[in-house]
Amino acid sequence: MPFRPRYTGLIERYRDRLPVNDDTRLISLGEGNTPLLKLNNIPKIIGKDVDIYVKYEGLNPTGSFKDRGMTMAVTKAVEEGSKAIICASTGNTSAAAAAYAARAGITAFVLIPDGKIALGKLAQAMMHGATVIQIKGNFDEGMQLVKDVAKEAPVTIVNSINPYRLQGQKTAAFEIVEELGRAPDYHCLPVGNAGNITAHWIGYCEYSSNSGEHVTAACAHCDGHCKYAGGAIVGNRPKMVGYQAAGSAPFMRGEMVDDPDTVATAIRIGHPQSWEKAWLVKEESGGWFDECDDDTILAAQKLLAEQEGIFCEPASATSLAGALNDIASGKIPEGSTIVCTLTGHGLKDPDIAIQQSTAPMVTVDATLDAVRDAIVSNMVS
Ligand code: AN7
Repeated sequence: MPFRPRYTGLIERYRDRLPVNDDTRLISLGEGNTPLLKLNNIPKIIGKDVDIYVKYEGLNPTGSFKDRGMTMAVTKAVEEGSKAIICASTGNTSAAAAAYAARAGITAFVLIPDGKIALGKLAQAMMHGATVIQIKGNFDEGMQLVKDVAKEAPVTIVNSINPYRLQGQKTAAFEIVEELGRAPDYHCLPVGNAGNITAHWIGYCEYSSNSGEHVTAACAHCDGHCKYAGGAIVGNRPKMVGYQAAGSAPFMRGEMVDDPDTVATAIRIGHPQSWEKAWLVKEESGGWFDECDDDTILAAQKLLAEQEGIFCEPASATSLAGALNDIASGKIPEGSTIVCTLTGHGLKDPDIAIQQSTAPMVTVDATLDAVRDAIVSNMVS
């Protein structure tokens, strides 16, 4: 049997491009290296000649892209001697923070909006032993409280305002470029705090520079924390396209939204923390922002699950929902290569999935006749 080195996570893999030293203790759960799946059926259904890939970030250890940032943030927190981390979260950040804190042997405090996070995410935070502080308010209020309390208490903030988070998350762009041999023409993401769209742009910029120094755009975004190694060159960078839920779309309104609402609770965010960076990303990449209503988001989630066998959470489906709109209108032209990030796993939010499912479910007697009848009457010819 040929020997293949054990995959030990994205910091080890991209060590030369991340802010770690040889003796840094890496806090990893084997995150990254997620599948880039090409959609086979949906392009045929919509009748368009486009290559759509989905980057299935739901297959990270805690089921979302947050693990990429959290491995970096917790590694650095531990290196700097921190004994506790804190975040505000719509759910996925709290799940990742709880898991990586457990791995590191430090304490996690998570502030979540009372009753507004998906069940799977709450289960994760609790199971990993985080102190869960439910606030009678939304994410944006929680974020402000986290900033305020961190001035007084010895806790390290691991929201994406922690620059190490974006450094870890930029590696998703590296993986995509390495698998496609180039950057896609369009990269579509759901946007909440806009950290992830910024992180991807940093990653693409680093890969498209051959100078061994940062291109201006990446430098502006990296806060001096990246270690660009140089050498690897790709010719192109994608247009970055950010989609928001219509009820939580500050980038469409051009101003902060005070009372955000959407079924996609992960992106129920009205005061994005990476507001200025994301506008820069849009300008520099030649991309745009748009919005999708909740029904369109859920329809895309279901389409992906039913037609491709890929289950993502509602917020994640916003990237595909938006891309399908823009492909239909021609704004994303035929012949394009498109990557949609599926930020979180569908199992995170079983309630919404079951509520909107129309799959046949019958309850019958435990007899051969009853089961045979159920099969015959539901057989699709
Ligand atoms: C599935 O967990 O902000 O634009 O507190 O969980 O980088 O904020 C989650 C965000 C998209 C938006 N998809 O990413 C949190 C949190 C999913 C998410 C986003 C989130 P950003």
